[in-house]
Amino acid sequence: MQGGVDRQDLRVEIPPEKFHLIEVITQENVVYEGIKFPQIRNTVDSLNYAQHEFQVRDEDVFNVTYPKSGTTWMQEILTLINSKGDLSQHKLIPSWERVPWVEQTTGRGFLENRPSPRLITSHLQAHLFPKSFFKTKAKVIYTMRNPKDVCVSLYNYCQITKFLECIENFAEFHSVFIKGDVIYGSWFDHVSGWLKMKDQATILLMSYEGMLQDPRGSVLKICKFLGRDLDDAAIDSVVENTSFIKLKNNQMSNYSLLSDEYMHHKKGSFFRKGISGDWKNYFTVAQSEQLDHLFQEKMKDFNLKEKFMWD
Ligand code: PPS
Repeated sequence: MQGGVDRQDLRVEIPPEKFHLIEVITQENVVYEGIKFPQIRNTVDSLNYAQHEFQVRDEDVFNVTYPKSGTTWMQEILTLINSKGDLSQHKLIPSWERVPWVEQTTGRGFLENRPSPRLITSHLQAHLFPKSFFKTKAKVIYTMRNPKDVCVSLYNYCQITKFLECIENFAEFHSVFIKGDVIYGSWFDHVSGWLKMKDQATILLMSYEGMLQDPRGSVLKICKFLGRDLDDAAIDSVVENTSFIKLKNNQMSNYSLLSDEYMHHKKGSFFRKGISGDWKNYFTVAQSEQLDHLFQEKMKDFNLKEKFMWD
């Protein structure tokens, strides 16, 4: 990741006040270009900075996702590929500092002076992504997940945070999700926007389900895309230390560092189930069909269901 930068160096880059995500916890959203973003870590300024001012470098590697699609998992995979399986940063520095979100209020402080290669996360739709990216050789790994499981994971996440709009009734949440009236906008717009660029050599598509099915093969694929040649022991370390159970127990990736001000820790964990198909425990047949119809209409050009075995 930050090539030899230890925690001390990272601290020097970031003004102390930036460690506090926000002073007042609110469930309000900020609206930028018609899309809702959680106010806790996003402002019009931070989003505008990400889109128009942030200078992407050729060596940058982006972890891009719609929320709840495998973001944290990929943050850890990239960290460990970069360190060749060495665990020190993975155990010492929170994931949001190691692979920060460019669009968040902390993005500038974390990233601007960081040496290359930088590992960067983003939930931005393609049309809001840093403009400078498109003039560089920087790489994007875009990870997708079955939208039905994304819906369930996001629904549950909203119940345990104090900084996201919370709809307790699943039917109501499902309807809002289908309309795309959720944070980061419509899943369909997000995924289709990025898939339009899928044939570019600098973009790698991954799926959460593919990573579950073949974690080692997935890590090897990412290494190949990044031109990183790791030996077997290093690959083993990446795979083993990014398993659901290892991450659930790693304080630096499981969000237990966020105080009770931010999270209802007693209500549930960020690392909830980590499986595919949990939607079947939430969706009615009618809700499933409703999403299927929309999927058919909006994603017909991409052949995703067959490719990723989403049922
Ligand atoms: S966020 O808030 O957007 O950053 O969330 P994100 O990290 O994208 O997604 C969280 C979900 O990913 C699951 N997860 C994993 N599943 C399997 N294996 C591993 N290693 C793993 N790491 C994270 C996590 O449990 C959330 O899914 P659900 O379905 O809620 O359990």
